Amino acid sequence: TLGVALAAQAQSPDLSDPPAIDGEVVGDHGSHTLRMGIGLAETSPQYLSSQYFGEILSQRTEGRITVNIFPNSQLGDDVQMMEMLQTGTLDLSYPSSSPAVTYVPELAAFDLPFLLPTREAAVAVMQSDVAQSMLDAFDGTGIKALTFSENGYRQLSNSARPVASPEDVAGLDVRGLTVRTMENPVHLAIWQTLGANPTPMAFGELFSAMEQGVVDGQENPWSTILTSNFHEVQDYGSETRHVYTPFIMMMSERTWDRLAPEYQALVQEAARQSAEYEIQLATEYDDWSRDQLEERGMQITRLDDEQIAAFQEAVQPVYEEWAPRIGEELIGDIQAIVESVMND
Ligand code: TK8
Repeated sequence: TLGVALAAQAQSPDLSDPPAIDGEVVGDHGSHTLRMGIGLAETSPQYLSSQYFGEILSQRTEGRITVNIFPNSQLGDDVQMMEMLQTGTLDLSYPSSSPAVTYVPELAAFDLPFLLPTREAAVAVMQSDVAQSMLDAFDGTGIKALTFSENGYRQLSNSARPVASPEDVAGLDVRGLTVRTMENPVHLAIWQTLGANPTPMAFGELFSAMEQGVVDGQENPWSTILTSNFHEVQDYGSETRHVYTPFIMMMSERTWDRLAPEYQALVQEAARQSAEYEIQLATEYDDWSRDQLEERGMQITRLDDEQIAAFQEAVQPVYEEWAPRIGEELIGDIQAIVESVMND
């Protein structure tokens, strides 16, 4: 019926309202209009939480700080926008951690497959001292890393065939899937190991690459697949949850240095508050987006524990190759946090 049809086409789930903005108004330390470039669409948790970030800054400075958000990679992709932060031609951005490994190699810990089994564990890691030292390690790069937040569990989609096993990725009598990856060596290794043909590419070029058949598939959280309309060019989705990747909200160090200390403290606080809201929105979006994609005609393959274990086993060589390079101690620290959350 009409109601059902309308519900099926809803643009977003029932999302929590942003928390009320409290805290005192910060004294007058001049006016700043900040440009923020992000990769995702206006319907994404990334955009909605960036808006909230801007509202906090505006309200608590009585409009002296304004944030203008440019979505959909219109100012550039993650790599380009980080370079713009370095040169000061952009004030704020919100890339995935994965392409940021060129600045802080330890971030590659987040790219290890199946490291963070639950969202609770992932959030605990993102809020840990270990994670804070990764943010601190941006010092001297020209980028001020403000906070981690959730990009999320990545799921495989493609236009060629249903995928329930590593063999389906590699193809037995057919060729392996050509899968777009982020510009990150661990992701490249994951898909190589699974027998795919990984093709690193900027996110902004991905839709047309899939539309034109340059790549068969890609992997991203369900909410990104939905809000970027990838289902229009991808018939199959698989709930692989193979990696949980974060976003990092970043400011140009040049912009940061121009701000009075009181404004800097406010920016840091607003970033943390908006990240909490972003994680909440991303959580609300996740399963809902999968179900929406299904209603819109994507054939979703859900994987049981055994099937997930098969993927986990297949990518074991990625650990062996990368754990020593990323740092066994760091990975051990992360695993300890995960275990403490899981045993709670
Ligand atoms: C958006 C990207 C995107 C990421 C990717 O700027 O590239 O696949 O997951 O969300 O950061």
